[in-house]
Amino acid sequence: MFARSCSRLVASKTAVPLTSYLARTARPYSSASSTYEHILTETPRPGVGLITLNRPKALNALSSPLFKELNDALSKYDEDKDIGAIIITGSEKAFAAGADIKEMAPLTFAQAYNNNFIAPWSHLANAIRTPVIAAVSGYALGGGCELALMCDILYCSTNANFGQPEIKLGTIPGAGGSQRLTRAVGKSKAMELILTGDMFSGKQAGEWGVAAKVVDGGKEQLLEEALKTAEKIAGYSRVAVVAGKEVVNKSQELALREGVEYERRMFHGLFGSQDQKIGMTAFAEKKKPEWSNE
Ligand code: DAK
Repeated sequence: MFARSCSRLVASKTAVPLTSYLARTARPYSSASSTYEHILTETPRPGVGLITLNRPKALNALSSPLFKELNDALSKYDEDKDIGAIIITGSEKAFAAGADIKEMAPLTFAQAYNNNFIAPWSHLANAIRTPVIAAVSGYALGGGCELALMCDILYCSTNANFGQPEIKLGTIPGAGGSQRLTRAVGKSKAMELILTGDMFSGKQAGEWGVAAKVVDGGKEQLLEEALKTAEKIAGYSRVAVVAGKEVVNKSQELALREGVEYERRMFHGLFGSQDQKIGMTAFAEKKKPEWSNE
């Protein structure tokens, strides 16, 4: 009940005023947390947790403290039975301009290795079962691009600028960019992008299959599209949604035959859920299903 309990609307130290969009759509579900310094959390629609990266002066560079907060918010939404979908967004100018270069620059091997630097980056992809939508406006570079690619669905605006510029810093992508971008755009294009560090636009992200939707307009229009989709997903049976996410993710790891078998087992398993009975009975009776989420 984390989202419900965060009912006080108090600005954090670096918090910018809520967008006109959020103000307009404020309803009983809307809330903000003052417990974080580098992110904002809201529940602007029923069942939807919205996380806004909020380090405007550093273009939302993903520092360790920011990532700690992001993981904490993700875990709390994931555990909250009232939340069925999560959105991660940034500002109009930047989703995130990458991992924090100033934090990384002086690190030695021993410091990085002994403290398992950047290990928390795996949390979103490995542990969060609730579907996560990235709503990308502006820069999504390096770790910012990788964070967006880790999300289950990626929406962006035409003004988005994606890229893996690590080569320009004398390094390579480290949070899955070489793997996820290659799966999305194919080997030749991914190789070109990673070895040149060139950016690509929101429009190209849509054409190449990186983004599921490209929204013509600013952050407000982008967020509206992401919220509509998140609310729709949050309105379905949780057990079916989580199973759907799991089987699609398996397609990225298993050979086709194993993946199809995995899907079939999950499909069989859902006959054991109450919601399969509720959904199919409601269809036959021409009623709207009232999901039990069990
Ligand atoms: N880190 C720290 N600060 C950043 C930053 C970043 N990534 N990006 C921007 N900033 C800061 C700038 O330093 C500047 O701060 P002040 O100078 O005002 O103090 C402020 O944000 C505004 O930036 P600019 O003045 O540069 O703004 P512009 O509009 O002129 O340019 C830009 C915007 C996005 C083109 C430019 O800021 C830029 O090129 N930024 C760096 C982009 C980049 O190279 N990103 C990749 C970083 S490497 C791993 C996980 C992840 C990673 C690695 C390993 N593991 C799990 C192992 C990820 C690595 C990376 O992301």
